[in-house]
Amino acid sequence: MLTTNQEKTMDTLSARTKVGVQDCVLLEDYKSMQAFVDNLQKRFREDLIYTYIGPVLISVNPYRTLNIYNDRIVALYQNVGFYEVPPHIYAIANTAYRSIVTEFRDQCVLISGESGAGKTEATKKILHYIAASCPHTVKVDQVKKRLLQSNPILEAFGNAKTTRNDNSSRFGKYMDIQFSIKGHPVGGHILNYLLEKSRIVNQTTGERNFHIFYQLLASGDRKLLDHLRLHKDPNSYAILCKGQCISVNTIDDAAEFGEMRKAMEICEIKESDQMELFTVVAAVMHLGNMKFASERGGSADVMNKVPVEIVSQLLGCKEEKLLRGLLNRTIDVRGEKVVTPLTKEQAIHARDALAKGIYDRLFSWLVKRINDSLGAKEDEEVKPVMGLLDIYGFEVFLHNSFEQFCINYCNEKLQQLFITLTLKSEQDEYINEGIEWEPVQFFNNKIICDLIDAKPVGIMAILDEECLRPGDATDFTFLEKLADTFGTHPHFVCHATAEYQIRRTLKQDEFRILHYAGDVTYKLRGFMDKNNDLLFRNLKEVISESKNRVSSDCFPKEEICADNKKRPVTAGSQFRTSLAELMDILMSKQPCYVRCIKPNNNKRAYTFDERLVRHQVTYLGLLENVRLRRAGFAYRRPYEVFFRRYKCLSKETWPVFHGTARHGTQLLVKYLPMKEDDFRLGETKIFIRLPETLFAIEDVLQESRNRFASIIQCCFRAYY
Ligand code: AD9
Ligand code: MG
Repeated sequence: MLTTNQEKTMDTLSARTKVGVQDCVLLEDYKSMQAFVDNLQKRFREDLIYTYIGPVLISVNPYRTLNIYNDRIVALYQNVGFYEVPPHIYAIANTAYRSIVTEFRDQCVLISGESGAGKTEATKKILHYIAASCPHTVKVDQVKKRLLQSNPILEAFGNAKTTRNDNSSRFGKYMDIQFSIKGHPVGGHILNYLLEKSRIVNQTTGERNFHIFYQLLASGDRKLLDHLRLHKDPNSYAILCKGQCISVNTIDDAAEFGEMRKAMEICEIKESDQMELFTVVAAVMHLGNMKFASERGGSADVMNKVPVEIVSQLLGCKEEKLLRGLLNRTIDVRGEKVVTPLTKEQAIHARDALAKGIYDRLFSWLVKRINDSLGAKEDEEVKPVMGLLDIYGFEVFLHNSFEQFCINYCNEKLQQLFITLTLKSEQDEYINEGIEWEPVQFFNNKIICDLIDAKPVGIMAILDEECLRPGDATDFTFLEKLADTFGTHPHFVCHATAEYQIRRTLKQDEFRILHYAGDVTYKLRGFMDKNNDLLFRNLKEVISESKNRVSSDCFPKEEICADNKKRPVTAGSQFRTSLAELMDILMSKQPCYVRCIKPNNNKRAYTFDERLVRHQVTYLGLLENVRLRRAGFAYRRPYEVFFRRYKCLSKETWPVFHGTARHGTQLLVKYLPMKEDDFRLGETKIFIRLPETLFAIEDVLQESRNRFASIIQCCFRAYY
């Protein structure tokens, strides 16, 4: 029930939503891209950044703070039906939350869109909504705080400034919020996916390493920095200035460091653990400063011993052993240890692999610690969960490598899930309601998913085969195999494939995948290496013996002993397995979708770049989504809602009617401007095929109200 104040706010919001249509399904010219984008633009100009396609929410990043995320607005969206209030991220959160409370059904909110489109912000708004709308008890408040505070910690370690987004998430995140039987949040769990660890050793111009490095140096905590043997100038550290970008005007590193430490306290990461954690972060910085020279025989030597000494002192490991590990490779040949010196390039590679390996594992360690603090307590009877997926969007750069390949593969899988679930839920609804329906045809990207992950002949499987093949396998032999296998595949192109017109646009060291969201050309270099993700065993061993608990936890002794026996799991395989698990998790839940759109590439407010938006609308498949909704019945409402609004249009149901809303609707439809084929009566809802029909009914309602108003006026005049 809305209070009077809420009704007033609703009136204002509703009046403003008269700009364009708030559900694109109601667009007259629903097949037209122009009409779709115009509608988003009209609404964007009026700060109406949210629009629906049926139950799917489109969110256009406003790039400025709007006054639409406060407790008053939260209150407005509580306990009301989805379509009774204007589109908002809170409506999505409320619908998911209500399903949890009333039906005990697991929910998931899938948030997609390209880098900078607003996915992470959307996740935070949902968390805020849940936190603000659940009751306050000491226990619940503690869980809510921890859920919210996990963000600054993970963002410090997993986000970075990129050219597209000053606070870009460089990892995928799936977070479950667990609810008690009363609908109170009682815990949570986070799964992290593929941190972009190559950023540790390299950043392109205009980009930074992960925020934590700059935060730590900007902390102003002299004692801490001395202890970690750090200067406060980031330019002193090779891995922090590869992108020639140290400070960012939208980021206050010192303040964020303070926030992050408070968050750590809330998430029960003790002061002593924090110190160990920062020590590892510092060690990674010092490690990056090691330089190597080529000795006379071609083997490598260290040019500057100081960083080696500092790293071993910080991590509490043997300096000699660390140095040996960086300059040599030790392998077991039939029980005997054979030591081979590394070349300068190989030593640099070993150093970088070590820095990336340590940081990557440190990040997973942190997620585990946060999970420990979020974990639902044993004595709670955990009921359903709400999952929030904030994962990297489709990426096309000038140079695309293994990372983009994985990220874009992930987006193919999510698109596949979207197709399966939207189609499935649409079909399910018609079946449950007993309505006949003609299915709609559209592009199914399964063929691209198979191209990438089919076994035994998908790109990933072939890459693994090459990586594990002893002998002369290189990036080029990998490409040859791809060309042999997929020479005629409609979504794969390289210089050796059949289609001359396309292949001549490619270089010898590239291949292209025609993704559902667009064509992406991948540079071959580094594919094998990144997939192998090799960190020499002797280096792992050194860190596993470290006195620093965080780093030794990250490299457990058991793993190193097992290394000898089993075939190493490649990075691609690991990612494929974890994605398959994620898809299973998502399939088991009732999904809601938030499709985020970036209005311009300059992070500017008030700027709507039509061409850019059109591109995103295309690859997010939004027009197809509208078409799908329209192919069936564009408008559907529970009988109660429909009948309440239109019952005054029939003398059989107005002014008094005592039957059910369903029965009332059956009587009412004879008086409405609809033909038999324009609508269907389902079990619980009325389905109307075209929006025009609904507009016609609305016109009749308006006329009737006008007539009623003039009669009242006449009566008044006559009376006075
Ligand atoms: V990435 O794939 O992690 O690089 P996201 O997560 O899609 O990306 P993010 O949520 O970080 O993008 O949004 C980018 C920036 O846009 C934020 O830092 C905000 O400055 C801005 N933004 C996004 N959504 C909103 C909003 N609803 N209101 C105001 C917003 N500003
Ligand atoms: Mg993000």
